[in-house]
Amino acid sequence: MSMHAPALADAHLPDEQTSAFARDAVGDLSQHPKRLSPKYFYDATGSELFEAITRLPEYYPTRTELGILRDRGGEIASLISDNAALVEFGAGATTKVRLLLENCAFAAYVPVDISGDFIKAQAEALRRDFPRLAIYPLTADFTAPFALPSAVRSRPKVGFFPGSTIGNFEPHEASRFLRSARDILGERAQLIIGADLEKDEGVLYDAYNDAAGVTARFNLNVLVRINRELGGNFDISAFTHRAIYNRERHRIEMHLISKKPQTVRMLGTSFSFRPGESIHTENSYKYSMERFAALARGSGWKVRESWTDAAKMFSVHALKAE
Ligand code: AVJ
Repeated sequence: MSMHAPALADAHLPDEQTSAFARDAVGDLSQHPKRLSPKYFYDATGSELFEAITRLPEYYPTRTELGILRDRGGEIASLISDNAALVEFGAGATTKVRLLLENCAFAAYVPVDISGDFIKAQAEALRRDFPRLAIYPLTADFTAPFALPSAVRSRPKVGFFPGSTIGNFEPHEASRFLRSARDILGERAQLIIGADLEKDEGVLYDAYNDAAGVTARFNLNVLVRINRELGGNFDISAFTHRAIYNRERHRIEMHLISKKPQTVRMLGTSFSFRPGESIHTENSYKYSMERFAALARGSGWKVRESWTDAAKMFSVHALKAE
C-alpha cells in the first residue's frame, strides 16, 4: 500500500489508471516549465465540457469535419473494400463514425478507448442502429501498441482517427503514432484521419477563447480533477485560462496561469507558483496540406486522397499503408 492511499480512496478510476494519472501529474508539475498532459482533461465533466465546446459558434473543427465526412461519404466509401473492419482510435461520441458506417459496407467496428464503460454504452446504441455490424469494443490506450480482436484479423482494416486528435501530439509523437497504427492495422491497411489546418490567427484564437468561457472551464477542470482524484488542494479561482497561437511552431497552446504566488499540495508533494507562472496543458498543432502529407509519407503511409471544406478550415485524408 502506498503512503498516498488515503488521498486516493475517493478515486473513481481503476487503480492502474489513477496511479498513471498520479505519476504523470507529479512528474509533469515538477518540470520547468510545469505541464500536464491533455489526455487527463477527459473525466466525466471534462468529456461533457468538450461536447459543449464542439457546439460553440467559435469552435469550427467538429462541424467542419462532419460536413466533409457527410459531403464526401460516397467518395470515401468508393476507396474502401467491402467487409472491412473499421478501427477507431479513441472513440468518443458516435456522430462521426455513424457517417462512415452509413456510407460504407463495413462488417466489423472496433472502437478503441481508455474509457471502457463509455465505449460499451456507445456500442449498445450502435448495435440497435446497425444490427448486421459486428462490434468489438476494446479498452486500451490507443497511443501505445495493442492487439486487434482475433475475429477481425483476416479482414481488411481501415483505421479512423478523426477530430484532429493527432494535433495533440508533438510532430515526432505524431509520426510514431502513425507508424504504430500502421503496425496495428497491418499491410494494405487504410487510415481515414482528420487534421486541423493553419488559418487566420484570429479565427484560431477565438476557437480556443470562446465568449461563453467553456474552453476556460474545460482547461481549469483538470485542476478540479486533481483535487478530487489525487487529493490536491488547488484553489481553482487562483488560476486563469490562457490560449495563444504560436506561429513559429504552428500550434495553439493552452496554459493555466497562476494569478498570485502560491503553494499547492498534492500526494505529499508541494508545488510553488510564481505570479504569472504557467502550467502548459495542451498543444493543438495545425497543419498545412503539404506538411500533413509529408508527415504521413515519413511515417509509413501514402496519401490516396485529401478533402477540405470550401473555406479550407479542416482536412480529412485517406491514407494507404506503404
Ligand atoms: C480534441 C485535441 C482536437 O485541440 O481542438 C478543444 C481539444 N482543446 N478546445 C483541439 C480542445 C480546447 C481539441 N482536440
